[in-house]
Amino acid sequence: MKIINPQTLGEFIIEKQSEFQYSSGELSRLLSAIKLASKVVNQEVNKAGLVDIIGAMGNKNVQGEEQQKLDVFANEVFIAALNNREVVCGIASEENKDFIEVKAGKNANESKYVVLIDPLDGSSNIDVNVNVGTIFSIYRRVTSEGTPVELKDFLQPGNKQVAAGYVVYGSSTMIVYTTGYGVNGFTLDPALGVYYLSHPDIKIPEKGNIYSINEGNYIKFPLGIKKYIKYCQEEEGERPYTSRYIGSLVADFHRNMLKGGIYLYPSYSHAPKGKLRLLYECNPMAFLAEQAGGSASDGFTRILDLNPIELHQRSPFICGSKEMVIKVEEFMKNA
Ligand code: AHM
Ligand code: MG
Repeated sequence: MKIINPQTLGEFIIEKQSEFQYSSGELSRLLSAIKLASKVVNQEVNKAGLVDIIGAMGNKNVQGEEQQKLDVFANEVFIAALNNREVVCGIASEENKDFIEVKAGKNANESKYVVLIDPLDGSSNIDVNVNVGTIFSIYRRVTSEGTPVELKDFLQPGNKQVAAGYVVYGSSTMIVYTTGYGVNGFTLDPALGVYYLSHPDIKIPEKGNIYSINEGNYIKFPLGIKKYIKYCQEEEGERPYTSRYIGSLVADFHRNMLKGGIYLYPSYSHAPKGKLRLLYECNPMAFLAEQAGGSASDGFTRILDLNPIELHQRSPFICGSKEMVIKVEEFMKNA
């Protein structure tokens, strides 16, 4: 009998920590907090269809609290996990207008990291039992440790990220993350509540045959994007490509990363910057894509080189297999 002894996420984090020079273990503790929060959120997402049934007696849970929408719940869980353990000095979330300063008692926190997070991306898919995800991005603060965290600690270009990743709550639940040394994926064993290394050193195929875009917006897209969609549909060589769009960034990205493909959320006439948020949706995904050998662009510029000016700013987002992203940029340039 073959004995399978996969590495757990906890073991992996500790092993990698010792590979970092001057590592204090702070980043490891931060990743562990995210791991823990993701398990709590996973439990709730898994029983999402039961919420109305369980809550039918007046929408109170077993602790007597009001039932909450899952994206609010996820936000609170991640913030609590990061806050209580004091593993970051600041948190910015899609669900909060302003960033949160994490204090140690009355004083500013000594931690050198800030986290930006989309606690439950694609949450409109929950009601219909389709995959959702959590996306996170981690930076080293630029202001001095021990002083109050400032907006400029969060407004850093993506190329300064220390780590980034996502959790996909799907047919199985996975954490995929990078600390700038490749991308690794861990699958949750729901019976044991343990993540195991299932996808070591993930690489995106250089080119693929999947394109993912909300074609309902077609007539509003820039000409270059329209032309690229037609190119995907032409019968020539390996084309037409296959269209796959879940409408859940994490799930669409995850599939394309494993199989080869491209995800596009371009600008369109009513939304000149597209829909996705640069700091906690585009940047972490772009970092992962590049670490896996892929690419990410706003159509003209590398996502990771964009300079953010506000917390919730949006950006067009084109990401996936390198050759496919280059092709879109060609169409955009020549349109
Ligand atoms: P959200 O952060 O409000 O959940 O929105 C982000 C989601 C992405 O997961 C997904 O790719 C996109 O919005 C889908 O948008 P659309 O329905 O316009 O295609
Ligand atoms: Mg989102």
